[in-house]
Amino acid sequence: MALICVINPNTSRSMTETIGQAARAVAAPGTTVVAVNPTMGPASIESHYDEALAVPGLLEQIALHPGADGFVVACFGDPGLDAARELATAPVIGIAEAAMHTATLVGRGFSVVTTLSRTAGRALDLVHRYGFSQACLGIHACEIPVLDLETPEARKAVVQACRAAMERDGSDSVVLGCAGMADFCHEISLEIGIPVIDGVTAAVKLAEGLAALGLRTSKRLEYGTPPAKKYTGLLAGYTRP
Ligand code: 2AL
Repeated sequence: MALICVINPNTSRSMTETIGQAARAVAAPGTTVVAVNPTMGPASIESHYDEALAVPGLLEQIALHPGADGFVVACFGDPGLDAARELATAPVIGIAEAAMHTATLVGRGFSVVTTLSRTAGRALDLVHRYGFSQACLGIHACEIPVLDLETPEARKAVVQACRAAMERDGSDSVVLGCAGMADFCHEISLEIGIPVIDGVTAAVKLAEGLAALGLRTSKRLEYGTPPAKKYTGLLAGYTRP
């Protein structure tokens, strides 16, 4: 029995519902998925500014769910992942991290298909950070803003972008670069004929696996609980006693 808390770090409730449905669809019978989003922060995350301002709300949600056996940060920029690991005792998995690791288990080279081209730099930073510089063969944008992903035209454009990325890069799999693409991952895979990996579902299965293995984030050094510190102004509530 595991309780997995999936946090959409943006404030769009309908996107949280989509993410929660995708997460529940893959969860094991004994797993409970709680899908939440902060009440403060950006409606969608597609710039460094959005990412920075999404982190306080994300950390608030981590603190509000002390009983979780695992957390998923459901935004492809993996915002606040290190800080969330310091704060939580249960493991915290970012969806970019989960998707990239999973892609390299089912093929050698992967392409990333993200939303706007301005998010490609962050995706590239994460590719390097996670050690996938050789496995990632290209990062491509479909130029659809996060909150427009639900329309049928947008979905068609994402499928086209995935097919073009696969052909151009010669990749074995495609990693979807936004949590808002979670619900049509399977559909895209059927269309283009190679594995398509959505980080939300991959992260849920990894979180379940870590819980089953009894593994938690090491608190020994860098991810130790943040020290006592006074925070002021709008962040006064984040003071560490
Ligand atoms: C995302 C995502 O996953 N959620 C969000 O708000 N923005 N990613 C992206 N590449 O735009």
